[in-house]
Amino acid sequence: MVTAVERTLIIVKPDGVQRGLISEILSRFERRGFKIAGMKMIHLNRTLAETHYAVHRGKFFYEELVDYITTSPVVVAVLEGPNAIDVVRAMLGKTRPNEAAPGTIRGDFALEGLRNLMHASDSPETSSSEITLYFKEHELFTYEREIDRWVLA
Ligand code: FUP
Repeated sequence: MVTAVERTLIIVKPDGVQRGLISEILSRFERRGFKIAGMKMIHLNRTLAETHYAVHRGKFFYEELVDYITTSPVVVAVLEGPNAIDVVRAMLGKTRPNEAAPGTIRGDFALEGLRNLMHASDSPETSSSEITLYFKEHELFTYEREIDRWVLA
């Protein structure tokens, strides 16, 4: 079956880094079959955080959100695979951790409010602008993996 191969941007947020969950989280995506096209650790400054969360500017949780995402380094990565945007969002679970189903990342490791461990792009438009925001072209890789013939049909 042929499905669209997409790229999506994920962030392991400060709580994921501080709680030692980077490898646990990334391994879920690898085991699912996603290819990592790029990955790095960065510490968001306020300007970058405000650009990332521009859509939420003015909302009651905006200041707290920007404060929180800039408190600690984060891991940003680009995942590639069929229907990556929707599949990765489903693996995160609902935004509010108390509503996230068991088996999802938030449903297994998060409990409350802003401490929801992850960000992932929610549409082709946001994935494209978010990938450009965090990665230069030479930081993203296109490569073959032997296992892909057993993951992609
Ligand atoms: P998500 O894409 O699931 O990370 O969720 P959003 O982009 O809608 O929200 C970004 C962050 O704002 C969430 F991680 C948590 C915070 N938020 C709240 O605190 N309250 C809300 O009602 C919505 C979002």
